[in-house]
Amino acid sequence: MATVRRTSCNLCEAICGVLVTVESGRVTDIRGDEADPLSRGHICPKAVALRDLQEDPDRLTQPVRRTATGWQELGWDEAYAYVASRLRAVQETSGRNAIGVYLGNPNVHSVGAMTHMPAVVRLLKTRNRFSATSVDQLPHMLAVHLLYGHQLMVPVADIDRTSYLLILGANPLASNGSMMTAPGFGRRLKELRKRGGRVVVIDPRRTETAAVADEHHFVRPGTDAAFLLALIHQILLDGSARPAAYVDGLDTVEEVTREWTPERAASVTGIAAGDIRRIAREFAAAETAACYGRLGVSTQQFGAICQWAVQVLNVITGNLDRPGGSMFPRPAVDTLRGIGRGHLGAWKSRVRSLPEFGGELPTSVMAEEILTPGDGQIRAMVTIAGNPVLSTPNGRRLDEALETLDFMVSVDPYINETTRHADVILPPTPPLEREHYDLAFHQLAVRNTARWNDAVLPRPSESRHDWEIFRGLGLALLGSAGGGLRQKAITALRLRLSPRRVVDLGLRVGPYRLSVRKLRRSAGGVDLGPLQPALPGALYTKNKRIHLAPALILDDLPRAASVLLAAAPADDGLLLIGRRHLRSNNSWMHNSARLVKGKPRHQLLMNPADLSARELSDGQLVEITSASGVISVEVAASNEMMPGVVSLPHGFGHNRPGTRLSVANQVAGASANDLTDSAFTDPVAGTAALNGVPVTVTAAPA
Ligand SMILES: Nc1nc2c(c(=O)[nH]1)N[C@H]1C(S)=C(S)[C@@H](COP(=O)(O)OP(=O)(O)OC[C@H]3O[C@@H](n4cnc5c(=O)[nH]c(N)nc54)[C@H](O)[C@@H]3O)O[C@H]1N2
Ligand SMILES: Nc1nc2c(c(=O)[nH]1)N[C@H]1C(S)=C(S)[C@@H](COP(=O)(O)OP(=O)(O)OC[C@H]3O[C@@H](n4cnc5c(=O)[nH]c(N)nc54)[C@H](O)[C@@H]3O)O[C@H]1N2
Ligand code: SF4
Ligand SMILES: [Mo]
Repeated sequence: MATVRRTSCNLCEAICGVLVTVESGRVTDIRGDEADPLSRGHICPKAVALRDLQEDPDRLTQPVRRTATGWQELGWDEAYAYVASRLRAVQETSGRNAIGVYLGNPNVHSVGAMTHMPAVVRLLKTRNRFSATSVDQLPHMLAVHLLYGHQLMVPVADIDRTSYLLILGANPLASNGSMMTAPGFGRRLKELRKRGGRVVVIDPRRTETAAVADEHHFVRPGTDAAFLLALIHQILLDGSARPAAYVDGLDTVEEVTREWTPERAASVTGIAAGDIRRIAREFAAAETAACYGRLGVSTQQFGAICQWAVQVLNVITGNLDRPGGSMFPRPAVDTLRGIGRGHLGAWKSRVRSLPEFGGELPTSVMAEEILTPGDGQIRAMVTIAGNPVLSTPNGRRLDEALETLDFMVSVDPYINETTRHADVILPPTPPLEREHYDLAFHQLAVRNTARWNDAVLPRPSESRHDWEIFRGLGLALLGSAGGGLRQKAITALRLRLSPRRVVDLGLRVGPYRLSVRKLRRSAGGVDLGPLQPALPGALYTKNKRIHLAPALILDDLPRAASVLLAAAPADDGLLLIGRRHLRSNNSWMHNSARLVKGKPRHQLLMNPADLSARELSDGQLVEITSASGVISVEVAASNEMMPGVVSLPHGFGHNRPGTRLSVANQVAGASANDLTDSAFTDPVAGTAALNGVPVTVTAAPA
């Protein structure tokens, strides 16, 4: 008999509600849930691949241990005890910072990781903590920490009510939106334009999103700071700024943007001065407007300045915290309360002295911290839901570094480019076997809603949920941990509470006084309405005011001026940027036959003029060379590309020995992060500059 069960897809930040049909214990259909007040029936092809994850023969269900003769299964309790004793042994001989931890992207998509993983990381007491944050949204977190007093107090564009949306370095039609949960982004953009609103896209590639916008401008990679500073300059010059009464520092902003005239920004960015001036005036004059900048303006050399400037633009035009502008979500579980406000530079990395942010060091220093001998050298790694060999800069070097460790453990369902180096892999259950409440993305959603999902399928008795793995590991580590008995007892108690209990408590003390029981009674979730103004009361700053001109950012502006005004690319030089595709998910899911079918999508895109200037042709195998590496990949001619810019998606290049990813190994391609450079960072907080990497492209030797 077929039953239809409600859940959500948590593969990306859109958190779409889905209906799963199950017949005799097997999934036979997956579709969008019209009753979900946030996603209103939207899904993308990846939701259907939830079934592939469920049935994937490559997926581990039991712990495995690497031996001289291959991977061997071991029992869960045995695995926890073994991992804990090996980690403690490394710390006993080499110090507590000898353990490195890398947390990958899927952690934020799993309630069990959100509720239980941090306690385990804390028990390790190491300063060598890393995560995907520093190859992703770190500049957003830094900007809002400086301006609003909390690293996660991130406003989102009120897309459903705005009349002008300015998008920089984001391609939500492929990514489904990020740091902005807006399922059905395409439909929302269509509705915006139908209301008479305007969408403007700034991107070195004419993306899927640019194609449905009113206006698109190519920008030279890495130069958006100049564009944004010029918009601010023009608005202040015109006297059209109207910031709220609780905003300070406008005079300083006026002063530091004075040199950034549209003409000067035009020479740097490639966007015409007339367009810059007009966009500034249209943005300021729009009834409501929101500026949204994402990965292309975060993971680049001036990410911090860009994300600060995006906020400043919204603030000075009076669009922060106003319907139709840039607003703060109010989720049913107040995630902000449970997480620190953020801090920068409390310690520095050992080798290169890059600052920590919020307790984590930039991922760009991970390989050197493993490879450089001395006190504090990393000798063991814990990776949780991450594939840094493919996803962090100069991944090839990290690949080699991981092989030199004394011990490595990975919490991950796959044996992939990273986890193949592990001594032990602990695989969690797949999404359809888990309960879920989204602690991360309701905090970033364009509408306040809440939803609890029961597991669709039962967990096989030999499998463990991620939170159970963290409980097991945590309790094993706790046995050998220092500290008072009371503290240990509290940690043990916390580890034993199920995610359901933790979420229920959070809902009960949350702003809407909900509970898991109440949510379970509402089909598709509870609608808590459109975003509401919340400032200045909701600010985390000490004086409940916004200081627009933090020294950290001001101090970096001279670097921007000197680098941007001096930059003259070499004759044959190109700048490399990234790309996402709807049917691909970072570095994984390339072993889902349903997703990888169709045309290959790993090629280097290049403008036809750049191809012919190098006597290259469409489809040819080329060699791409950067300061940190060389890879070979097919090139495809594309008029979408700005001349002088080439685009390559990250997360490919699976055909390395020792992985167990059946389809993925047939997907050709190479890793973009064998080209990106761990030395190329935004020095403000150490974010990796993954976009705007100088490369040359030549014919691959026959
Ligand atoms: N050049 C370049 N590099 C980039 C980017 C780019 O645009 N260009 N983008 C960056 C961005 S935004 C990000 S977020 C990072 C992502 O970087 P990572 O987080 O390091 O990589 P992912 O590809 O997301 O890898 C996810 C890993 O989690 C495992 N996994 C999947 N589901 C689960 C689960 O439920 N539990 C556990 N424990 N493991 C699971 C997968 O098998 C895989 O090993 O990559 C970054 N790297
Ligand atoms: N299908 C799919 N969806 C995903 C993912 C995925 O891998 N596949 N990954 C998820 C993750 S982890 C994240 S963080 C989000 C990311 O979400 P988005 O930020 O929307 O992701 P991208 O598609 O990488 O968009 C970045 C855009 O920046 C442009 N760009 C590059 N350099 C510059 C520059 O210097 N200036 C400007 N203005 N633009 C630039 C690129 O051309 C690209 O269009 O997507 C998430 N959603
Ligand atoms: S947009 Fe696609 S991948 Fe993202 S949550 Fe929705 S169905 Fe899943
Ligand atoms: Mo990301």
